[in-house]
Amino acid sequence: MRTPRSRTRRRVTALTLLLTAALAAAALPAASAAPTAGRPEAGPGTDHATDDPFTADRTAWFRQDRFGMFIHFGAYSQLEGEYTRPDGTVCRDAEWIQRECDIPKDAYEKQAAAFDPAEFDAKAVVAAAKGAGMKYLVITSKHHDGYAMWPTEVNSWNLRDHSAFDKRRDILAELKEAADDAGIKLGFYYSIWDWHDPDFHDPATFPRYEKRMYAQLKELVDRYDPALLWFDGEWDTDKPHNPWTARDGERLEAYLRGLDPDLVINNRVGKRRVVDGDYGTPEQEIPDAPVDGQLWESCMTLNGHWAYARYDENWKSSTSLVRNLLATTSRSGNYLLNVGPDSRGRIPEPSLDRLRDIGAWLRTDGQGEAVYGAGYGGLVEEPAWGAVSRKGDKLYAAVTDWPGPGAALHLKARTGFAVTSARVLGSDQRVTVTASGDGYDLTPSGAATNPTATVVELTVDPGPTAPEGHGKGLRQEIFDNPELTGAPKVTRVDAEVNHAWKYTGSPHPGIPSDGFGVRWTGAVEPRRTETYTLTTVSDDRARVWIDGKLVIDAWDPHEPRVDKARVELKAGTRHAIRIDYAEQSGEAHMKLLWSSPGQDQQVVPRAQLYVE
Ligand code: FHN
Repeated sequence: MRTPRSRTRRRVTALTLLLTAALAAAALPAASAAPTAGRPEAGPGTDHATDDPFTADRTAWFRQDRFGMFIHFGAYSQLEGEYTRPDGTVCRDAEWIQRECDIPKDAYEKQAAAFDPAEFDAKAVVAAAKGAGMKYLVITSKHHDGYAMWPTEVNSWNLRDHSAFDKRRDILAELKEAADDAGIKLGFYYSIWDWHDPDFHDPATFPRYEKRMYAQLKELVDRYDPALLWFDGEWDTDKPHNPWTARDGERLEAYLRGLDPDLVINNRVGKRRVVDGDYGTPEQEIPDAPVDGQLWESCMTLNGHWAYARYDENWKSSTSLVRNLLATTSRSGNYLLNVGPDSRGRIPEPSLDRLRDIGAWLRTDGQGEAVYGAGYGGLVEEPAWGAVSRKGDKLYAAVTDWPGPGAALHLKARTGFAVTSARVLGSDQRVTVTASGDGYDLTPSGAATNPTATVVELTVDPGPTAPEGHGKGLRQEIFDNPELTGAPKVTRVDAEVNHAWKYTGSPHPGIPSDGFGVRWTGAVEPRRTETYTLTTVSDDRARVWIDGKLVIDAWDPHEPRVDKARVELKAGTRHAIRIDYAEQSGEAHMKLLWSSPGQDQQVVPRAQLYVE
């Protein structure tokens, strides 16, 4: 269990960072003031973008670990997926059973009072996750039914005060201790949508619910020191009506980052958009490419239900699950795979079998190297015969369709690079690599090592990459109008175009949160000569020129949106760049990212930006 000291240490660290940033800002001539960590309704001058999730130390573990365990466990688990109505009919669902089976509140509370997950064994759960090769876990602390799985002081609708469970136990504390001991990160799922709290459904009383929600979240952060918060239940829905707005999400996210600047938070803290939280959350699906503008994590069930359903034997195969993990990693995503413990707190054997199989594959012959710390293949197109991930000078081609004797696996190159060696993990067979057409042919001399996926490890020379630049950022001119007319009110150097002013913030304390414009000018110098994809995440308007050519024209007023352009950039050349941005009203976001076959997606770094 992490001691309170670590939190104190972190607070000291945070304070040091703030003081350092303040001193640095004071030192730079009209330099861009260090972005202030957002505070609820902090007002003009607030910028909620405190780092780039693609490169920040704060998110490094998330981008390294790649693979986590989701746990859906709550009062609904007591029914194990079936509810027999008073008329004898049986209704089936899992974590939605109260709502989907129209269980009256008193009947649902009565069944929850019998909930006794006495066999929940945190060490065994963590061991199962670790054995599967999972590096973090996220458990439902409170699902839509509002039932808290920890001894909250906020209400009595929780596992200590409303169950048959041992009142001395705290399963979240047990899980935290086991996870810490095993070196596994712990996260909490928390549903904003709450079917039980009497104040949730009425906008007039919702603030009372919101206050209780904040108090519960502070309990979770203060008591268990989670690495991650996984929000859910943010969408527009009824029964009860869900009034949650993007602005509510802005306030909540700012509050949580004030509690713990290290937290990783998903995009359902807001309205599941590219500008909310640190990462996107596709569910039961795997995007077919890296997600533009945001990290991402795909969550998936092992069968057809998130929570335990005793009748659901529709289990995914271990092979498909390993291949899902490989596909996810090869597109720079994380895979959060779910287990649903039964009413006694036990993970079903079929789930454990699959977790063991996945772990076995990852541990065999170092095949896990294709996952942990790996990401988008980049240098090559994704082949039909498998998935290709990259980690430094290694490409991991996970082959799921092994070629016949003498036949080759073709890799289509997206840029110039060399293959200096190739080997099959777990085999001493030879792999012949030949340049062929638009890429390379890999011809293995032997058989696949296993039917799930055989990994061919390529050592590559990704071609010339210039040393890191010494840029300081771009000239930033801030106008007090969205037409960018007249003299700028503020002119300074802006280290990166990475800003989330949201509803209440703005680029400077003297600039109101609505009706302003910003122009950045200078030069961008790439480290590689390649076709780069420039990506803007903007709200309301944005335009980007490179070498005087308009390459992104997003000047139509819009909600948070991604726009992209492909531009040829030459290493060692300082390409002129101009960005115009306008905020009419409401939310304000402006972020400029880039990627290329040899460059993972990131906010364009300060070192490559020059005022000129
Ligand atoms: O309604 C929930 C559902 O019960 C489950 O928790 C999933 C898992 O992410 N999230 C919501 C549906 O999107």
